[in-house]
Amino acid sequence: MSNSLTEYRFSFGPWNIHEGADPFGPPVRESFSFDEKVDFYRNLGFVGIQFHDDDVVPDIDNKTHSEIISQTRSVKSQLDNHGLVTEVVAPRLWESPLTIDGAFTSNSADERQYAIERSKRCIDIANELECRNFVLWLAREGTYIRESKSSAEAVGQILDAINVLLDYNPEIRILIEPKPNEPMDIAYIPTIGHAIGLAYRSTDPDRVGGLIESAHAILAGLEPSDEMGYALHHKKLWSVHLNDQNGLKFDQDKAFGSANIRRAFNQVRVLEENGYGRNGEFVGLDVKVMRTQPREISTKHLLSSRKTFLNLLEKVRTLDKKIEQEYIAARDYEGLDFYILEHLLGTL
Ligand code: GLO
Ligand code: MG
Repeated sequence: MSNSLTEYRFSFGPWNIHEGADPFGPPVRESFSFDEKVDFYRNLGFVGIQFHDDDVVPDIDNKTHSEIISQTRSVKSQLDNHGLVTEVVAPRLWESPLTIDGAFTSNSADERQYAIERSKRCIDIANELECRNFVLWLAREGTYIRESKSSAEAVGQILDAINVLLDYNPEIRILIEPKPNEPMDIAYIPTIGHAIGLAYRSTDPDRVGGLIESAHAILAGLEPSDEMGYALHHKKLWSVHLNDQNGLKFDQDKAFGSANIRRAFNQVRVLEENGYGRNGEFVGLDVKVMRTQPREISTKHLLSSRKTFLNLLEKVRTLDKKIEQEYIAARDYEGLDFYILEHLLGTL
């Protein structure tokens, strides 16, 4: 690794600028069009864009293959004009009436086949966008009640689907985004450990890795920086969705660092210390703005999350390693704990 400092590149998805609907209330802000959203990126300090397949091709299930390709090409030239790069593309496998019972693990063979075909179309879109990163958030791969499916069989179905997709396009890399619950009661691939286990069992382990979202790790009762460290050790951390989460409740997608600044610091630290970003990985966000936010200022959560990352990066880079090592050598972790707090608060 060279000594030069990593210059991080940031990304978010168009769904991160949204209308404020929640399960108990309707939208509270007018939508921004796709074109308006694309216009925001550079001004907010972002060069990477994350996509769902139908962010690129709305109504994808009713489009022919050539319509899908031509629509994707027009989005590609729009991105080129704005100097934007596609970081990831993900098939939205959780909204169709054909994925009510799950996608790759539905109890219906026809529905499982739909999920595979839809994923292949998504890979075609990624290909046109010159993007190798295909994200699988396995939203409905689980069940509300254990008795309705076989978990052992479900894992095999997910693995079979991964193998089919690896075979479909030899360039694509599959990034599994684990999440322990929501919308399902309990998911079959809840953590990065589960995802990496599947990667090694696939037909091309070098092309299967992970994307870790902070909130998802927290919802699993785990420490996000340790989850990242686990994937980094395996050289399988290919993207992140940084955000924050206030305890074990619904998936909040709060601005990065807004619930627990120390936990955010440790995520930046593990990324920085393990060379994340040096092979082109983006610092991805997956953050929701508060429902209370007026429309004209409903991108502040993106600005603040990026800035918090950079502020914490400065804290990581200016931590006195010598002092840190002295505390560790003396096994004075109380001293180290307080040193970190004072450093973060700027009270040293
Ligand atoms: C939901 C997920 C979701 C994914 C996105 C990309 O909890 O975090 O936002 O990240 O759909 O697949
Ligand atoms: Mg996410």
